[in-house]
Amino acid sequence: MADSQAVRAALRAQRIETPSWAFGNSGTRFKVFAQQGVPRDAYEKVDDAATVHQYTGVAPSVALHIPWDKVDDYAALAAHARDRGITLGAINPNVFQEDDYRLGSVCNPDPAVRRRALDHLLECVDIMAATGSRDLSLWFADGTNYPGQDSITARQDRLSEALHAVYERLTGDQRMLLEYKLFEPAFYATDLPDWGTSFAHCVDLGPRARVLVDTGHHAPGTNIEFIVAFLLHRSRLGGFHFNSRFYADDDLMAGAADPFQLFRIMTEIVLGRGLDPAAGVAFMLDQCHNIEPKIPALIRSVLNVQEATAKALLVDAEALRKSQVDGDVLGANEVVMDAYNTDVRPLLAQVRQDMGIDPDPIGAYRRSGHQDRIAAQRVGGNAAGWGA
Ligand code: PSV
Ligand code: MN
Ligand code: MN
Repeated sequence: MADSQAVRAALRAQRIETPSWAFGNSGTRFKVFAQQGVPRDAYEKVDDAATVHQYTGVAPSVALHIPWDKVDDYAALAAHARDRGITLGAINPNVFQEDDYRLGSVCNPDPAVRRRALDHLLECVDIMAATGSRDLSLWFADGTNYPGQDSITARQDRLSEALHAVYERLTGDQRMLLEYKLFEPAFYATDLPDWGTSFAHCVDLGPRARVLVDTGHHAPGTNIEFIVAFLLHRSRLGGFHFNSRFYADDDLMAGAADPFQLFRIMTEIVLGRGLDPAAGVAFMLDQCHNIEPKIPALIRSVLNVQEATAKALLVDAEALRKSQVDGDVLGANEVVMDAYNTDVRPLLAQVRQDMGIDPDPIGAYRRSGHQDRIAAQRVGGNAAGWGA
């Protein structure tokens, strides 16, 4: 069995980043449902992220989306975060919400539009310096809707040119995380549709460029843990956007739709030593809570990632290796399933007690009355940014 002291230490050391946009109102293209008590600005989003950290103990940073979280003074926002016991995490530029981007941003056939998009990406690198963020998290809505609409290869060259320009601006420990997505909003050919395309650009760029795996961005049936194992083994796994999906990019709570998949992903992470900070894997959530209250949904999501991690840590790596070497198919599968079928909730309750927080974070949050307080205090909360 895995050493229980080591398992507990690993669970205490885990870090999961929340996304600022998950705290705002969101919805689908049919309707954005306004909730009471949602943040009115970036400062209040930081406050909510700090609340999630307060109850979980393992969510000490929040990712920002620019310009949704635009402020006059990013250093002041970073100081506010520090006062609340967290830090500002990945910076997510937005090059998909302007009329100019109808035919794409950095892949647009018009050089003036490409320049505009690139300028925003470079501005975000400057913001990273002020916020102290390590990661620039890039997702492009670029692509085409119809065969013949634009040259697939010319668009790849434009993408590459922009990525190189951004890459050259990175300094210190700054990194570029390149996210892919099969489709939507482009319905014929997305310019970064899969991990292979993202990986190829990252290899061209250099070691600071890594692939970002958003668990909702694949075709149904894709073996995501294979992608994770491959990228981790080559030091090109930059991190995750965890969320879960039943159909497409549903952005539901991580671990809600398919906890077994999340466990399989985390098992590859644990076996590949991806929990070690030196591996440089950022564990982030990317979700929208359209109908459920947002802070407890994020607490729940963090707990779900923790549960998957705890089960993955219980995989008896030595027994697994022996079964694999012996060609014992059933034995190897049994080792993995034994871990998955373990109820890790008591273990996690113990870990939380060791950390000095309530063993039942959701219950503690409910009992705190915080939700009622913010509903009374915050009048006129904002939409997350899109779908509004
Ligand atoms: C759009 O698909 C998306 O959900 C991507 O996953 C980004 O990471 C996120 O929005 C924020 O821009
Ligand atoms: Mn994402
Ligand atoms: Mn997405």
